[in-house]
Amino acid sequence: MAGNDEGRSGTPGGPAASVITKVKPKAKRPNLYRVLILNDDYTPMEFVVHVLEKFFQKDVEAATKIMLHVHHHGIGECGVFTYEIAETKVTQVMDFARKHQHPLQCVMEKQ
Ligand code: TYC
Repeated sequence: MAGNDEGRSGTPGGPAASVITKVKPKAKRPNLYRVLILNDDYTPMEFVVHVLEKFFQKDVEAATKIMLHVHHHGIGECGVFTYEIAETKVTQVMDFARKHQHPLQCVMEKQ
């Protein structure tokens, strides 16, 4: 926690000089971002499940649960990541959806 150095300097019997060094335990936790997918009327359910398996390491059961949540509520969380990872996931999903000509939307938001 705190490193503490004390020293005596100058001539013998002279004034004492003290140096106090505080070492802060810097446990800086990173900002986290939720990656979300949005519902639409055209993207096939199986495609959304595939996206969740491919880019978010969900098994078919978890992926189906998320997909159905989005289908019914309009939006849902795929995962929580640091900024760069979240940005990469969004880009991967958007590129993949576009490549397959589906309007699936994926966004990130600061948690
Ligand atoms: N609503 C779509 C359908 O009925 C399925 C769907 C689910 C689309 C989730 C997008 O993020 C989504 N085919």
